[in-house]
Amino acid sequence: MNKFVLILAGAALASCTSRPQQTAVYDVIPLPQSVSVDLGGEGFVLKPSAKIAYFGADTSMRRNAELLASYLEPLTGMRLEVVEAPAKGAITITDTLRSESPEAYRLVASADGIVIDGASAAGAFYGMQTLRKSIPAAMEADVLFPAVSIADAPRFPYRGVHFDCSRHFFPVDSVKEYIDILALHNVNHFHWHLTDDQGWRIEIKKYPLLTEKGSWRKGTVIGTDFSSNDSIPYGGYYTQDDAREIVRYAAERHITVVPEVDMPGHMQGALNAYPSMGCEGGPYEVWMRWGVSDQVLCAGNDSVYAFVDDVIDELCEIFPSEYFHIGGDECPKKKWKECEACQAKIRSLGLKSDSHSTAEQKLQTHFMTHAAEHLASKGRRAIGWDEIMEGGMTPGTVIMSWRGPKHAVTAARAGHDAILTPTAYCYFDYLQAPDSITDEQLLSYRTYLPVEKVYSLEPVDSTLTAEEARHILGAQCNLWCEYIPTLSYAEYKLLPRLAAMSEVQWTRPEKKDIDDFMRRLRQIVKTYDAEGYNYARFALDPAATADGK
Ligand code: TNX
Repeated sequence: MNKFVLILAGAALASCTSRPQQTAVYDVIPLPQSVSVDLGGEGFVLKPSAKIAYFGADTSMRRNAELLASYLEPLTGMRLEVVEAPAKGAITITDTLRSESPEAYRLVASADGIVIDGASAAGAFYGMQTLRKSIPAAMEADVLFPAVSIADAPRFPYRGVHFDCSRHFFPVDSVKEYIDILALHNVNHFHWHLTDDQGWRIEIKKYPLLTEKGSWRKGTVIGTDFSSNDSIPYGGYYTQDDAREIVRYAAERHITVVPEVDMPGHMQGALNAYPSMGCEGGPYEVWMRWGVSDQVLCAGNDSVYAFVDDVIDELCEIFPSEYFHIGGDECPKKKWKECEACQAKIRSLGLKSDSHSTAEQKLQTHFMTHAAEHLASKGRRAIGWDEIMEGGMTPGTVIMSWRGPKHAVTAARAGHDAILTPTAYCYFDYLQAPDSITDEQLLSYRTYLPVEKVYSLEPVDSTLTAEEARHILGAQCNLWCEYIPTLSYAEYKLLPRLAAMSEVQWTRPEKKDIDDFMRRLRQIVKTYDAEGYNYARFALDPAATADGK
C-alpha cells in the first residue's frame, strides 16, 4: 500500500469517527426582546467534554445547572458534567445581572463559551430555556452556537397556566410532566384547580371525609349525553405530601403553584362528604355530569365559614404562594333564595337588592370577602373569577377575567388587579381544529380556538390609561378537563397553543408577528418531539389529519 492510499484511508477513518455538527438557531418561542447575532464573530461549539458551570452559593443555581444538563441530553445525546464555576469552554450560568425585571437574563455565546446571566435564578432559568429551544434537532451531534448576544425580560409578571384535576384526576407524575411543559414556555404560575362538583382532590386533615367520600363519584356521563352514565366508580386525590412534592418540583422550575378551592359554588364534592354544609342538608352526590350545579355551600351557616378558614389554614401550610384562588364562579342563587338561614344572614347584614346587584349577589361578596380577609390575615392575596365583582368588589382581591376581557377593564378602572383569561382566547378545552378531525375532538366543547386566535390576544385594553394598565398582571390559559381524561390528551390540547400564549405573556406587543410566530413554531415542535410530548400537528399543517389519540 503506498503512502497516498494510507493517507486517504486515514482521512476516511477520521471522517467516520468525527461527530456530525448541527447549528443552533435563535428562532425561539417566546421571542426574546433582542437577539443580536454577531455575524463576524466565532461561535461556540458544544461537545460532550463541555461542562455546565454555575456561580451562586444557594442550591437553586446548582439545580438550574442540573436541569440544564437534563434538558440538553434528549436534544444532543450529551450528558454534560455540572461543576462549580469557573470552568473553561463551558456553559456558565450566574445570577448577577442588574435589571429592573427580576426575571431578566442575558445570554452571550462566543468562541470561549456561553454565559447566561440572570437577574435572579429564575432569570437564569429563562436563559436556559432559550438556549435549549435554540437547538433545532434531536440528534447525536456537536452543536455550533453562532456568536450572539440576547437580552430578554418578560412583559408580564403573572404568566399562568391552569389545570383542572377535579373533573379528571391526574397522578403526581402527570402533574410533574405538565409542569415541565409550562417551564419550557417560561410560565411562572401553575393554577391548580383542586376541588369541584365532580371530586374533591386535596387531603384536609381536619375534614377526612372530603377525600374519603368526596373524591369519588359513582360514574361519569358518557360523552355529552347528560342522561347517560358509565357506572364506573372514578376518583383519586393528592395527599398533603403529594401536594408538597408538586410545590417543590414546581419551585425548582421557578413556578409558583396557586391552589384553587372553588367556593361557594362547584362544591358538590365537599357537600357529599359534609351534607350539613348545604342549604338543604343533603344527601348530595359527587356529581356525575358536567355543567353548573344549583347545590352550593350555605352562606347562612357559620360552620361553613369556619370550614373555609380551616381549609385555607391547612393549604397555606402547603402552598407558599402569595396568591390563593377562591373561585367564586357560577354560583347559582336558587338555593340561597329559598334558604331560611341565607335569608336571615342577608337581613342581619342589611343587604338589599339595588340596580347593580341582588341581595344574594351581595351575600356572595360577603362570603368571598370573608375568605379573602382570612387569607389577608395570613399575608396572602385572594384571586377570584370575575363573578365576584357582581355583588361589589372585595378590596385587594385579584380578578380573573374569564367571561370576556371586559371584566379586567372594569377591575383595572376601579383600581383592582386583574389577570386575563377570556374564554374566546384562553380556553384550551375548546377545539383546535375547525371541525371534528378525530373522534376525540367530538368530545369537546365545540367552540373553535385555533393557535392564531390565541396569539391575537392583547391583554391590555387600548382604552386603559397607563396607570390603569399597571393593574393588568398578565394572562393565563385554562385547561378544563371534563373531556380530557389522560395526560397525553391534555398535552395535545395544550400544544402548540401554549406556545402562542407564552408569546402573549412574555413578548412585547410591538414585536409580535403571527407569520413569524408560525415559522418559529416549526422549531419549538422539535423540542416537543425530543421530549415526547403529544401535540396537535395540524396546527402547523392544516392538511394533516387524525392525530391526538
Ligand atoms: C366554565 S371558567 C367554568 C368551568 C368549566 C368551563 C368549561 C369557570 C370559572 N368555570 O367550571 O369547566 O367553563 O369550559
